[in-house]
Amino acid sequence: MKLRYSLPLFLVSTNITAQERPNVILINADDLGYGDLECYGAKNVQTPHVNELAREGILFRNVYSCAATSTPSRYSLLTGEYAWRKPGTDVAAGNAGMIIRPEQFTMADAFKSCGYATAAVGKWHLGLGDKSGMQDWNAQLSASLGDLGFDYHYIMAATADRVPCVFIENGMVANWDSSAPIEVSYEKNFEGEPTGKDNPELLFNLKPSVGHDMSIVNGISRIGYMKGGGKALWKDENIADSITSHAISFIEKHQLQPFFLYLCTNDVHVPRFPHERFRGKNKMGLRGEAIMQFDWTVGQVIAALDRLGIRENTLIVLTSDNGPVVDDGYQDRAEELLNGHKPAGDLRGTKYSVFEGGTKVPAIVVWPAKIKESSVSDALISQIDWIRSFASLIGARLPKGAAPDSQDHLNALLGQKSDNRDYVIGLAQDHTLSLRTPKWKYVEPSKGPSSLSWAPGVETGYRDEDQLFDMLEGDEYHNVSTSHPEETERLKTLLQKERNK
Ligand code: NG6
Ligand code: CA
Repeated sequence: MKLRYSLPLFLVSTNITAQERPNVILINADDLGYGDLECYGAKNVQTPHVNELAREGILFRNVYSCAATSTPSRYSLLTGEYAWRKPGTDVAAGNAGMIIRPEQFTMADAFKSCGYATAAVGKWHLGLGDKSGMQDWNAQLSASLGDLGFDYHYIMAATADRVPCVFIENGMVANWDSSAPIEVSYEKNFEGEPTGKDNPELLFNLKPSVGHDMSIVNGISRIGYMKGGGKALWKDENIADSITSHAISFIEKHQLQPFFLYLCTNDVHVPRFPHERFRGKNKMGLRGEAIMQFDWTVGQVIAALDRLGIRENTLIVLTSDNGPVVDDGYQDRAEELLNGHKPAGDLRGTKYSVFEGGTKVPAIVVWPAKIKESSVSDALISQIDWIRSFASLIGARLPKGAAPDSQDHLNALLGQKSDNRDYVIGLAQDHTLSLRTPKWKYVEPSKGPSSLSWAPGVETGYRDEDQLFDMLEGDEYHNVSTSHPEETERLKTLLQKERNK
């Protein structure tokens, strides 16, 4: 079987002049699965705004994030370096020091070098400040996104299930409350502060199913301990509104110049606690409503671009950081209420896994000025290549050593058939690597467990032997490594070479 392409009617010329440089919005959802959107086949939830983007642009069916969890996925996306090359890029605590170092070249730097206004809004999860655990949360942080090429940033330090539960604007806690100075620890609780473990009666919004039993904020217990915050503490039901409104004000402010907006939603990560206006609107409960809320954010952004008359020359890329997971540590009934919904579609595996469900993610690219016809692409694409592809789009020159693993595949991203990656590399939660070509997927041996006690329902895919799957058979159930020893050896060597680069 050959890969299929349905091409836009007008192939895109990628030689654009400085005047034609589009605004670029990269919408990165959290834990949104390959099967979670209506345009990817979801039946139990409506996603009209994302569908609209898919109708106007290209819907990709073979796009991979670089890792099956957030921190390494985002690290790779923003730097063009595989996270597994760099120690300390696993799922970060809320008090991790900044993982991408100021001297590294980032996607934001590429845009900035071409005169773009740049911003990051929403989930960050790549550390802040010079050193882990040493941040002073009541003053300007010693290192933040301004050192990584972002002019404006309004972010959550880590995840909604990790302290500190506050937004940080341009390196300082937003709405900081002088009467409630903030302290954070991932080692021990602060005297007299309640925890989910000791004070379950205070959990009036959500209770944990696994872990997540430390500090309580807004009636939900989290990972890590914090004290203070006062009026700076977020309300989970307002997180999407805060992220969306700050993204839109950035767009409004920079409507006349090219801008790059890295917009990371908290949806659909745990704790799922969407705004009241979505409550009771989906039969899958909180997880379905969080998907609706994600779609709402997308709709608000589209509406703002329309209102400002800048949609035509805005390139939107919509994707997710890793695959979906249903029970990720809170009692939100996501599993019981699936009603037949398959968050990863027909893929095997989920977030954390080495299987396709871990890293194959939805991806839609829209650019009305250049992409005239809607289409579907099966090009094999990795998010690792986006930094160089965007650089090529806007004519940015990357310094020596920057984005070492990234290749320019702009043509693939804009729907031209010529450009397929030879292979994509995926990183599972326990560091097991896989290498997938258009036909094969090789998974290296791993001593990791086949399931995870802290995330029930996850099939990791780890086995203490080589695994080879024939992806054209669409199948990750039959390990054919023994019947295809040469292929196994070839891909294994390829992966080894990549690792030793
Ligand atoms: C896990 C958390 C999970 C989630 C994940 C990171 C527990 C039991 N599980 O350790 O809830 O926060 O880390 O998700 O604590 S990610 O999408 O940001 O990578
Ligand atoms: Ca994630």
